[in-house]
Amino acid sequence: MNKKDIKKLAEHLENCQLNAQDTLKITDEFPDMTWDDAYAIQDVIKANKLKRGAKIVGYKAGLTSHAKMKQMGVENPVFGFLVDEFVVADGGDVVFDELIHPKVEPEICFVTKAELKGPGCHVGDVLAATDFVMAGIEVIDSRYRDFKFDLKSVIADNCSSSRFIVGSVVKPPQGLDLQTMGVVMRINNQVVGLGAGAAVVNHPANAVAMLVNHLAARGESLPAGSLVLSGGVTEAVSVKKGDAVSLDIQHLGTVRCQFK
Ligand code: OOG
Ligand code: MG
Repeated sequence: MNKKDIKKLAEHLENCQLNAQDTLKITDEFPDMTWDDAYAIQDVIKANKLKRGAKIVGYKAGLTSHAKMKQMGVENPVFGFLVDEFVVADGGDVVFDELIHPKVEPEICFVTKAELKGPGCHVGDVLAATDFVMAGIEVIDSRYRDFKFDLKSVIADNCSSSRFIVGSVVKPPQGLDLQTMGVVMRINNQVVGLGAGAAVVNHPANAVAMLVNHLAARGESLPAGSLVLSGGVTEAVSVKKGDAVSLDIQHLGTVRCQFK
């Protein structure tokens, strides 16, 4: 794809995000789009946000559990970026009308204290460089009509990123078993998702290592102090206006938000 088309698609997808409007998946119009094109579109969205003063808060891995891959009909993880405009405080309101068709998913989140560089980054590197882990609710909001997409389209759309809420309990990973750590997500007090950390590529730190190796392939590293969402443990669940969402993660407390 040429630079002009990449720029045009990046502007189109970001406008859909900012105006809460959906669109058809972009590979319908550009069936020959490559993986590099898809990440190039995501990069232009990031650059445009930075130009307007946004701050990078961290990164996310997505489609890292079988539940998510099966739900979306895809087979590989994807990676996106997080900026300050996506942050909602614990217990805070998510403005429903700013979104298209939001879904929530439970995530184990990492905050790093040292730079991580691939290639060859592994779970041990990630655990050694992790300052602490915390619970997080991710609100995803694909810009594609009815959440229907392929991997290249979703990568270009910054992996459906829209909002996230992290909890206030932080724990160093040493002494925690991130594989067996239990996860319970509720909407209006009804359990809607149950899982354990191992659902995320066998260990959620593996998802962070995959992100670091992905960044390395593009000549980048994960800076110290980055927040990383390691990917939904369960399927994502649709929410409506008025819904109250809570997530309990064993040892990591409770995190909440409501859709207003
Ligand atoms: C893509 C984003 C997936 C996750 O945690 O798996 C994601 C989507 O399903 O719309 O954030
Ligand atoms: Mg996610």
